[in-house]
Amino acid sequence: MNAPETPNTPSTNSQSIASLDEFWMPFTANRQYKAKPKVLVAAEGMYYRSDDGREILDGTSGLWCCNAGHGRKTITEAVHQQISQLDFAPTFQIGHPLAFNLAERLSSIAPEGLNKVFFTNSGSESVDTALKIALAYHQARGDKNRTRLIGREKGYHGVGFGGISVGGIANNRKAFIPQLPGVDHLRHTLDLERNAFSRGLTEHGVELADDLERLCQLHDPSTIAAVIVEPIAGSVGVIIPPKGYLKRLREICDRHGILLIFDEVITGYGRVGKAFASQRYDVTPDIMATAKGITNGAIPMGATFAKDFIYDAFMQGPEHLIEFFHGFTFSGHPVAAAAALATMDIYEQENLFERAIELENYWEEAAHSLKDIENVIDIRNHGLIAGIELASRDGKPGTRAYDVFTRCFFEEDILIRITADIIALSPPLIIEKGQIDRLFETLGKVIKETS
Ligand code: PXG
Repeated sequence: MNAPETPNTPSTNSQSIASLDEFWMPFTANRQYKAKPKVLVAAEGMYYRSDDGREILDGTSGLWCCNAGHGRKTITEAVHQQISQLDFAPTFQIGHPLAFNLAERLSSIAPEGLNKVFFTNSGSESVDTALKIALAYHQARGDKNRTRLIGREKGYHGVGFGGISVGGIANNRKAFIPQLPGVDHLRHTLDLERNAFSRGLTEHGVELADDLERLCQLHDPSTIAAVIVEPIAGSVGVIIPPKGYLKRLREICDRHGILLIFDEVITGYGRVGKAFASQRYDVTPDIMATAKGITNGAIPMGATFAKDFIYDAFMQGPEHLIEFFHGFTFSGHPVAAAAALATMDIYEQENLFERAIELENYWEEAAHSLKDIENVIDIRNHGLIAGIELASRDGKPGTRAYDVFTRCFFEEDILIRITADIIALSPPLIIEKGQIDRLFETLGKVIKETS
């Protein structure tokens, strides 16, 4: 069905929907959504506005991206200025200042030694770029047998074929066969029996890192190119790492010459109280995938960081030859780069990378105040992230959290994110204490009222 062509309904109309039929929505139950659409038309600060004019408190930073809150004027102005001056310029064999300046700026906040920046347009592309850098690094060094990639059960690394191969979510994999060969997975670290209602990093589970030794024994470590994990898994419903786990992974990688990749697509840019989770947990990967918060969600962009020694391994042979056969038309897009630079200014000027640590205790108390509510079987948190797991209804997994989500949206004016029966919260870092109270009080009330 097409919109009627009248001068009053321009194709850019942002306030109403002409037809729901044509947009095949991503990661959405399309028929369920289209039967009762939830529609956002504007946003500012901590709030969205719905199509029926309600102000909706954003408990999710959009989808883990708008870390500085919505509608930031300096980002808008930077985008406007840049699109007027240089709308697009390629970065294959030619360049423009913003891509270089942004790479330099990002390397200045990156974990120690991750000074080389490869631009992408999304988290999925950042992950596949990271995997390709890892594979090509070993080839460049003549270590031809290092071709295996290790992911982790329950991991989410986007939707590219590389990402779903190392990812560990069955629904994201089972219809898309074949995937990359030579991939194996570590066991996941979610353990409600030992760690339910833990605060911050979990007490139990450091030994799960030794699973990497098991895979080394199984495959021979000299065949393993890289291991990829999310420091905190988000998409699958918030899995906080056990104390010491990431450090131990790092040690095992070092012992066997395996590269360690952190997927910081959701943990990057301030979510856990430092620019990157790697800095919070004091474990430095060799390669790091990022996206989302890099432009505060305003323009699609991602960035994959690599340590100098990795880049250096590629810089051999005749200088007129391309060293890495990889890149996207829009790698380092000038408008995205302008948005990212303006975003970095905001993060720095408002000390937003520290804000999650400042608010962490308050956030934690508020989250754990839901502990005794019926059907709440776990609460886990770190930085400005919380996961609240609900008991699933018999034979109908996911429906209880979906009902909570829908009621929160239509009746309580709060946006939360759900995955199966887990509620994930990750508000903009500018959230105030009063808004934290409202978020959890409302959520508690809705969970109580949802049988
Ligand atoms: N890695 C991680 C760790 C992610 O969380 C991606 C890669 C892929 O990014 P792109 O930009 O290609 O989508 C992600 C994306 C959720 C949710 O509900 C999380 C993501 C995407 C959609 C929903 O938690 N993360």
